[in-house]
Amino acid sequence: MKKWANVLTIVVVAMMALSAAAFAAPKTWVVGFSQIGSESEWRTADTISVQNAFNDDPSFILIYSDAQQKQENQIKAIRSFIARKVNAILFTALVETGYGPVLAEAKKAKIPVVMIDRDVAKEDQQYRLTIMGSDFVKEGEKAGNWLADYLKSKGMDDGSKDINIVELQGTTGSAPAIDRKTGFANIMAKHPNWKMTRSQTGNFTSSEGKAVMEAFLKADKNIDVLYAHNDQMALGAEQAIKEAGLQPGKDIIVIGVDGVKGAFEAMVAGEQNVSVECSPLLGPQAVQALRDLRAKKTLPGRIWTIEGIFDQTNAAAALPSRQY
Ligand code: GYE
Repeated sequence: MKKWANVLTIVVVAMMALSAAAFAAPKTWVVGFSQIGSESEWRTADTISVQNAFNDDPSFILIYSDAQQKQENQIKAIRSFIARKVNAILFTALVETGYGPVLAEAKKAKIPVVMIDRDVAKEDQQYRLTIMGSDFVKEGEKAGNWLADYLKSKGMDDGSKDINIVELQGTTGSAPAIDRKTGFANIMAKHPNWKMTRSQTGNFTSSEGKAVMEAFLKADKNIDVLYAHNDQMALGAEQAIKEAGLQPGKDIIVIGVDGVKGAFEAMVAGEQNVSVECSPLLGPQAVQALRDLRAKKTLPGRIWTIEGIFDQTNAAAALPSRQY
């Protein structure tokens, strides 16, 4: 009898130990996040989304570093994360090139680098584990396809006369500026009468978007369409168009990207025609990826964000439920 009692005790103790191991709190991970700055409503929403998601999970400690639009600040931040032996690095690359050596250092130190939003150039992708974010080429194509459909529906383009388009590019050398240009150009190639008359960077900010649009208008008012690589520049440009005595959304068709609240309000006011959605709410999926990594699961090589497109036909209905 006593023997059986002993066996039972051993079994119970073993079961308790096993379940304790299974439900043990995960090891706390320290994560360094190198963010590029706060140039737009999109970026602010992105930073808040990441910070909130990590705050909600006490098994992570997030070290946040704002590079204020300077690549050298990002390189310094990543080196300091490596020196502090963080468990993982979250990284948004301001521009695509120039990070190879520092990313190689992280790899050598066996610290996984998870890209969030903006990726690095092909040749440096060997040093990072994965990338989560949007398909920027597809966003450019959506913008172009929307324009083709819109012009057709309004009877404004039978292919015989030029459609003059100006472009406000994002930060030179950044993944979204390169890819959104490429995507739009892919659609332009199908419309030989669409002419890109001017294209310049507005650095993804409202103030530069406004200044560049002012210069465009001063040089030549014959503009049918503005394609801005983000809403922030579109919003600045809409101001410039108004100050030049023209009506944005009517005299000049305005296309933006991101789907931020400001663009929705402009669409409802009739001053912007369309915004291609690009979600900045990447925090929850970043935390999930790091949980999986800590649990030694293999991450997919690319984690896409799912997103749509909004114009004056559906902007008002969607506005109240927009989260950014
Ligand atoms: O479109 C823009 C921002 O990298 C996708 O950066 C992001 C872009 C976004 O500042 O508003």
